[in-house]
Amino acid sequence: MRRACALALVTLLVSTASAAGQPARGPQTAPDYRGRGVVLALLPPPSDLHATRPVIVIEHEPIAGLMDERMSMPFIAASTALLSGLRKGDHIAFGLKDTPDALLVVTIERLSGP
Ligand SMILES: [Cu+2]
Repeated sequence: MRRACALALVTLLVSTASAAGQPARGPQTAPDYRGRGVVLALLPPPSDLHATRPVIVIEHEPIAGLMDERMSMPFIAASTALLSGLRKGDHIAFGLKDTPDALLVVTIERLSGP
């Protein structure tokens, strides 16, 4: 489903203006989707991809119910703290939450280094 991926990217690019607060905990952090992949880039804000929110670029395996193909793409992380301790090349398992303004990474588990 390339469309889902493109939509996530568009959301990422247009949501720059509406990023005042980020809920860190609560029911909103329960993932809707789970995926696995390799970290390609960690971009704390501000970055070229987002002025105010942390972005993680992941080469991800197919995500059940969301994207049928393996691909590389950026995701907004729910908090910068989620990125701490991670490095480019790390293998991760992650959870995604479909929120009104973005497809958010809400959990990251490091599986192994490069
Ligand atoms: Cu994707």
